[in-house]
Amino acid sequence: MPGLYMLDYGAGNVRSLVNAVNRLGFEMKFVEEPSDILKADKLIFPGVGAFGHAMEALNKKGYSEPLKEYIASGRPFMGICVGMQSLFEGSEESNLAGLGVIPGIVKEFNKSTKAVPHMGWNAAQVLKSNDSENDGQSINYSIKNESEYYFVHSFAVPYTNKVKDWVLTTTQYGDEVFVSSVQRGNIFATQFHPEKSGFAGLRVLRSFLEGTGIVDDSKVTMTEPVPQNRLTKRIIACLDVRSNDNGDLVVTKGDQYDVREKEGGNDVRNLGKPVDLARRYFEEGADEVTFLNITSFRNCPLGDLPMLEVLKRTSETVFVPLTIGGGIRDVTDPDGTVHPAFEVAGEYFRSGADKVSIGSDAVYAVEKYLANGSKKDGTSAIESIAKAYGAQAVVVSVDPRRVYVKDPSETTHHVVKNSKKGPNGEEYCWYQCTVKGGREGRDIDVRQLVTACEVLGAGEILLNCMDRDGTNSGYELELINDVKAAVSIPVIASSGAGCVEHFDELFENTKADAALAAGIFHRREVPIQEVKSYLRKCKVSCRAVDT
Ligand code: 1PR
Repeated sequence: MPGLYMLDYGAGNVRSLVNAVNRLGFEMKFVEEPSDILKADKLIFPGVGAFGHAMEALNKKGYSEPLKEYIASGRPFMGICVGMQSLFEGSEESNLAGLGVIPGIVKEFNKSTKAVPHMGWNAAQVLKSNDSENDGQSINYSIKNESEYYFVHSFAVPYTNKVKDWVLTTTQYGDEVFVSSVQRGNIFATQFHPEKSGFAGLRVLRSFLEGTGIVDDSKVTMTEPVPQNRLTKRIIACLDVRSNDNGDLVVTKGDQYDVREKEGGNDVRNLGKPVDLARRYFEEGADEVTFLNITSFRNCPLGDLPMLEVLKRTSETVFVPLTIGGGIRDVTDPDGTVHPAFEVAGEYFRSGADKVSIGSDAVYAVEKYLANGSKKDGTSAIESIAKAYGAQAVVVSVDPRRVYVKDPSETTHHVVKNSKKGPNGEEYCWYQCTVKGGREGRDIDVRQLVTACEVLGAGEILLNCMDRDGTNSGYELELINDVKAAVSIPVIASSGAGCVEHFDELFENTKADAALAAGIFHRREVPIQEVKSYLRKCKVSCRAVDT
């Protein structure tokens, strides 16, 4: 049957793309066998995960040849992320050849000059434009210089003369300018994720679906990229979720991880329904939404994981990245069946999550890694999930608390000088990692944890601080600086935001890549838009709220 098809090979979150296409009023079929590719009259290839994994899957399933034939036939093709990279001759990420439709090799970003993966919202500068006498058709697929789009990748195609004719937009990340979208004839592909780029991304997708992108290539004019670093600082809304006494899932918020109702509390910790709140934050301009299932230490059969439904429903209306944390570990069903963490994560990705966040299990994995003489054995959840879904899909959530010492010599742990003195005037502390939502401290410090997690393959750190959580007293700047200095993956600062000034203080004094907050957003004390307007006034770059 002809129509719009999606080429899926069973990796990662394609639900969001399906939801975005449906939201725009289109129906999409899945390619189930090679011959479906040639039936399509429009085809989207949202490559997910690693380049080698994608090419291996295409080759194994017999999709590569029909895909090349489809592209050569002149019918509209759209690639997303690895779906764009696969059009090139190859990638430094793998020995497998790409489809070879576009000349050039996908290269790894230089990690010594910036955090890798490149994760977040960045601009796309349009280099190709319509000839002035053109009939007004949009060649740029509605990509706008003033908008930002969501990127998450460690490899990219550098902008060179070799690829020039294909380049629709370029983007600058740190010291590198790379190709962020290509267009030629029927071929359109983006390195960014339109389905995760809010309303700006939906416009790009619509333009492809409505077929307003194809024009005569001879009628376009090209410009050169202008150096411009526009990666924005992300503002993330975090929803701690638990079941209330009636068994309903509610968003809650504790103080220093204590989520018990206060005396005569009247359900004051019930802050709303997760799906509704997530949609509100998306519409108000949150750059990402994170759900943490804070009662995850209770075992739950895989089929009954309550957050799966929350994610499925949220991804129907929220088109920014979604992270899910809590309970990402091996799960045992009542009949004794064990599901490895990798399988649990897979369920979440298929339900609409873009990233999983691992808390307790990361601490246990690092303890094992250190006991093993700092050797990886490939068995941890971090390693197995990163291998299949890519490092960018694995966040490690750290729940540390201060342990004060009078003098650094009192402990073997990595010590930080803290502006908040201890109860006996101590000036130093080490940050102890905890498990089970802060209920149990372990003999491991944050620096040990984050450096080992980076080696194991984590793509990002969500850095909480139990002493600051729910206090509205500002972020723990010393801790954040210490972690930023220790790892090259992005770091999300969390815990303590109380007013707009705290966000500026964070970005002025640390190199944090993102700021997460919970209580102030839930209690409507500080709207997300206000945070962003204030930051913009302070010359901190952040994504414009788009509608
Ligand atoms: O250990 O892999 O099952 O994951 C459990 C997850 O649940 C971890 O990410 C852990 O941080 C989280 N969690 C567990 N218990 C609690 C609790 O509060 N009792 N919440 C909890 C953590 C902390 C932040 C919070 C910020 C910002 N919540 O994410 O949202 O501190 O708050 P603020 O802006 O109001 O200060 P596993």
